[in-house]
This record gives sequence, C-alpha cells and structure tokens, in this order.
Amino acid sequence: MISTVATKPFDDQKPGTSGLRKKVPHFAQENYAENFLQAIFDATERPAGSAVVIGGDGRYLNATVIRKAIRMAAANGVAKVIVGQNGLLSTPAASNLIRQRKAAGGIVLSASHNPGGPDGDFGIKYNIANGGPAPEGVTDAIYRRTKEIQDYRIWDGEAPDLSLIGTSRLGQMEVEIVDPVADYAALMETLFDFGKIRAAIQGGLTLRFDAMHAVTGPYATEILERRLGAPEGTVLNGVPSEDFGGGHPDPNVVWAAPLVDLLMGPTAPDFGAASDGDGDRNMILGRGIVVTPSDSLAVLAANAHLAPGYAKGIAGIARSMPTSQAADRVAQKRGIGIYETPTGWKFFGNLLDAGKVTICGEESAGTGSDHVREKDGLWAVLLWLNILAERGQSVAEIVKGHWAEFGRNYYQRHDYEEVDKAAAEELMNSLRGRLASMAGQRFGTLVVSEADDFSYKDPIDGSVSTGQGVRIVFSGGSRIVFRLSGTGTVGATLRVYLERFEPDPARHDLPVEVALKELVETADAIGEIKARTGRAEPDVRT
Ligand code: G16
Repeated sequence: MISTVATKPFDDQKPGTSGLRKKVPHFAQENYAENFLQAIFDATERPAGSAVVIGGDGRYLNATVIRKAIRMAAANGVAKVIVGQNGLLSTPAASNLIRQRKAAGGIVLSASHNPGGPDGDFGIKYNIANGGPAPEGVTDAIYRRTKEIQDYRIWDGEAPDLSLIGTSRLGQMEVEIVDPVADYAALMETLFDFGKIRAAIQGGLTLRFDAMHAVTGPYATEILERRLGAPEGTVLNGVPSEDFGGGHPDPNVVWAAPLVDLLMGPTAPDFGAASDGDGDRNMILGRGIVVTPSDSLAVLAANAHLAPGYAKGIAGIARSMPTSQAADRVAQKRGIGIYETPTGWKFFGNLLDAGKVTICGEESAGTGSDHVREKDGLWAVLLWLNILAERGQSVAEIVKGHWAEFGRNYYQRHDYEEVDKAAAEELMNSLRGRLASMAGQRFGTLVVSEADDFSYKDPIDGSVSTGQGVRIVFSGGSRIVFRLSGTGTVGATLRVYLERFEPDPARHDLPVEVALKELVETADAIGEIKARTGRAEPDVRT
C-alpha cells in the first residue's frame, strides 16, 4: 500500500531562522511539501517504536499538508504519530507533547506571525526530541537531502478524520488524535498559582487577550476564561481562521493596533496581551503602557521567583544578541549567568538542556523557560498575571520600578521590509568591510568603542555560527545592530536595532523617539540605509 513517487529536487528548500517558509502558491507546487517532508524523514533519527508529533497553527494548507505528513509517516516506518485535533497544535504545545510523550521529534506547520490564506505564507519546521527547533546541524542535513531527493514515499490510503479524538491505524502505524489544549493547560497549572490569579481576577483585575484569529484562541479561552474565571469576552478574536481574519497574526503595535488603542484609551483594562499565529510570541501591555519584549524579559526574570514553578530562583538568563541588555543588568545584580546567542530559539536549546539558564527571551516578542523548548506566548501572559497578583501593583508601576532599580535600556527595532535583496546584502557587506576601521570613529556625541560581525560558539557542543549580525557599540554602552531577517518570504527585510542605556531615573520618561534620535541618525549615516535601499523610513517600528 506504499507508493514511491518520482520527484526532482527544488533548489530553494534551505530552512531559515525557523524552518522553511514560502508563499502558499510556492508551497502548493506539485511535490514541494512532499519533498521537504521526505527530506525530514530521511535526515532525522527516530529510535525504533518512537512517535512523531504533528500539528500546526491552522493556517491555509495546514490540514492538507498534515494529512500528507501522516500518510508519508506511515510509509516511512514511523511507529506512531500524535496529531492535534483538527490539525491544531500551538508551537509551545507541540514542544510540550514531544517532551511528555518522549517522541523522536515533531513536524510543526506554521509560518508564525506571517499572514495566511491562499496568498499568504506557509511553513514547515522540525523539532527534535528535546522539544526544541532543530539545531543547524539537523537543518543542514535536511537541506542537503532536499538537494538530492529523487522520490518520496506515501501511504495510499486516506489519513484518518482529524476531528475525532482517539486512536486508529494507518497500515502498521498508530495515529493518535489528541485534544491540543489539555496537556498544555495542565503544564501551566504546575507552574503558576492559578488560585491566586483567579482571586485577583475576582477581586477586580481586568484583562483582554487578543488571539488574533490564530491558534491560541482555544488555549486562552480554556485557561483564562474557564480555569481562571476571567469573564467571557476576555479573549478577543478567539476562533482560529485559515487567513487570521485577513490580518497579520503578529503581536506588535502595528498589527495589534485595536488592542493597543484599547489599552491606551479611557476604558482600558489593567492588563492586555496578544499572541501570534502559532502561539509562541507575545505582546504585553498595561493600562497606558506597551512593554517592550526586552523589558518584559528583564521584568519576568527579576520576578519569576514569585511564581511557584520558579520559587527556587532561576539558574540564568539567555537572550539573543539584538535583544536589549536590560536582562544582563538583572543577571549581574542577582549574580546569575547571562548568555548572548544568535537570533533563533534553536540556540537556547543546549543552554536549557544543560541547566545553565531557566529563562530566555528575544526582542522579537519571544519569552519562555525550561518548561518547554520553544518560546511560549501564553506562558509569558500567565507569568505576568502571577506577578501582578502577587505584587498587587499595576503593569506601569512594576516596569517603572524596574527601571528605577536597574536603569532603563531605551530600545527600538526598525524594519525595512521587502527591500531589494541584492541592495540589502551589499549594505551588510559594506558594513562588514568597514568594521576593522570603525573603532574610535565619532558620530555626533557618539564614539564607536567596538564593532564586529557577531559569531557564537555554543558553550555546550562547541558548534560555531558566524555572520549573525553587525554590532556597533559606542562608549557608554549604546548599540546599533544591523541584520537581515531569516524569516521573510519576499526580498529581504533589514532589521536595525537601536539601544541606549539610561541610568538616571529622572530621565526615564523621555519619548523613545527622543531618547534614540541620535542613534537613529547615526544608523543611517553608518549603514547608508536611505542611499542603498531608497527607503527614508522603516515600515515597522517595534
Ligand atoms: C522566529 C524565531 C525567533 C526569531 C524570529 C525573528 O520566530 O523562532 O527565534 O527571533 O523568528 O527572526 P528574524 O529576525 O530572522 O526574522 P517565529 O515566531 O517567527 O518563529
């Protein structure tokens, strides 16, 4: 009952920051998804009898590709697949299932925060047995396989009905369809004081969570409304749709503008949050305040001990290189380790497995801990709620108190999207070519103290990743980082990260644009952004 289908390699199946992402029509080409799935089955290890977890964020093509993945798993000798009901699994829930069921790995279908629908984006990523994104050694092996593939194997029979929870067989393979929310919600109950949060909500703490028509809707409804007793209507846009209601499921001030407006307006609840397409990113807001992801990481790390799951304290913190150094100040003050890694959650896996760090975060709206091996949007929301319930202060009071204690790292990221690829690469190459002569150069009041192209040697397995972004550091600690995104699907996205440290509490209330003005001008002078890309302004500031 197994068919072997002849195919030809595609030359563009190199996984990026987080798996293979392409436009839907590109992915829908004959054999495109099949080739990549076969490369995963060929290039990854599966101990005899072990399971593979399969699920996705519910976007257009999700169900179609999941059925193919199940049939291909059956034809590739997989003993068992564990699949989310209706093909749904948030990325953190998939990571949890892989770990709890001791699966060999997982196939997660998502293009994260990128738009969905027939003209939107689609993606496939592979997670390894620790529940985390495949490290570069594995994605390189998958990519090599895509370049030589000549055929793929698929079971001839239909995949089972994905809506029915329970176990069935496809040939020799067992197919278990599971409730996507249950195990994840149970894990959250072990980490946080649900009784205390429930009491705070009963006592008047008000909140809204925007699921952005994406996968976290069912998770947030179960946890926030059913288990924590928040009133019905707390979860906005809670029904997943294939095109995310026509929007970008990207929790930032641009794409979650209605939520931001609500929190800045006269009827604001105490707390607001949003998550992205596959549930791993988060945005945190309080009445009248948007908390930057870098600040959120620092505040969560400084207060995690208030939640039962972290009551013993945290072992250390890891952040991606472009993330602000606010977390470093917490680590220094608390005497715990701080690790700076390249962009990509996959770089945190070894540190978490080795117990070097408990909490990790990225400027790209990701925070998480050692409870899974992915960033986790709802986890961040629940940790914030646990901290609010314990401290009885507002979000703004907690953030401002944090700045007063640790200093404030003013921070912003500027994105130039769909830039001509060659122009973006030349911009980066030109910067790299000038790095050696940059130290000592003056721009206005700023003097370059060091400049490099970030490279990282993993302290656990010794693997080295080079070319991870150009860092220009000024005396006083301000930084500009230039890097090209690894998750876009059209042209290139240039990211410019700007950071300035301000120790003086009297200067903590400046508008960010004012605080960063000189750095923004300097970034254009050094990067020649306008001249090389033709763009006078970034498309998105986060
Ligand atoms: C992915 C990765 C993150 C990374 C982000 C942005 O997030 O998992 O680690 O920070 O992309 O990457 P880039 O700057 O290369 O676009 P997600 O939520 O898209 O899976």
